[in-house]
Amino acid sequence: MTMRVGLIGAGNIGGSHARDLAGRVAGSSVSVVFDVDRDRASALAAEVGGRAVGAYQDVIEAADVDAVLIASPDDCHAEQALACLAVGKPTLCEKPLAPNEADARRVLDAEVAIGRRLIMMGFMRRFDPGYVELKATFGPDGIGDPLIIRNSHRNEVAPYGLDSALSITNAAIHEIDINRWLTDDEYAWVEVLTGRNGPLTPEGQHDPLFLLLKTRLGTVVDVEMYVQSQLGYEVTCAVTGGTGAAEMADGAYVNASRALHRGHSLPQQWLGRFGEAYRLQLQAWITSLEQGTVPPGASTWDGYVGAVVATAAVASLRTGQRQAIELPPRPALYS
Ligand code: ISE
Repeated sequence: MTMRVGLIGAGNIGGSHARDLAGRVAGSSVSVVFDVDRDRASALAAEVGGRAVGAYQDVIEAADVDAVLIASPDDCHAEQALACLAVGKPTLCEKPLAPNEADARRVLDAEVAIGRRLIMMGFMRRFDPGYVELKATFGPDGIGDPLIIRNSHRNEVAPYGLDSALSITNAAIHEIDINRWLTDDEYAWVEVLTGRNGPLTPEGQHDPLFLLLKTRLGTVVDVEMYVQSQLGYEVTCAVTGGTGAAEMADGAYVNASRALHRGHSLPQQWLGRFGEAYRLQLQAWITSLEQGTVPPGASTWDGYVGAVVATAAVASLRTGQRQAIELPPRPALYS
């Protein structure tokens, strides 16, 4: 049985997902594509063997779409996810669920009201072999409990223009999610520090940002988020555990020595680092749809918590004050 996926958004990540679903994931095809840029939708549809449509609702309602993949701009995700829930179609929604808590809450409430886990969030780092291996080092037979986790996330250039709030809601949201997942814990508070800016940072913006978070069990997490680093795409994560320490290796790169230099190149952006994580995530999603099991990745609850923490971090960026993280009780649907 082939899962026919309808795609909303044919940009960088939408195109990558479509090519994976059409060629590198077992059991899936791409049947329908929508993008606000009609030509871009038609070109991608022709490439992957689907058809282009003129509205995102046409994707969701199409009879030949079994499941929907939302890869549109961040502020469209909540509305489109609600439309998918309304027709009861399984959905993979790119991160973030919404750039603010209120919109994310509407999606959470709608899914809880339906009582079925239809949405999986595209927090692909949970499928990255590097993070998976890092998490496996935790525990009594490994490095013990995570005490301190230090992260850095650097883009070569700001992919959507430099806006410090976007650096949190669109980019650091990955660290907000992956450190919750690594620690199996919730955050108690978040604080955002700004300081000396990089040379490309426009007036009135802050880049890099430094996020400091503490979990309820007391793990200290920091994140250096630098979207105009110019150095390439680089993501690091180092953990001090109670009885050891572990550091995620820098992708599966080969160090080559030549011309008085030893090292490896960096990718320009995230597909070069996380391509395999994206493919593994899609395969896990498609397999769960075939088997009728609960989607294996991040849930709508995870997307909602990410939005709560990101909203608090943006408030800290604006006020300079540490922000407490208050969460409602986790609905039984996500236990
Ligand atoms: C982008 O939207 C992503 O999701 C990438 O993984 C992230 O590294 C980048 O900073 C974001 O802008």
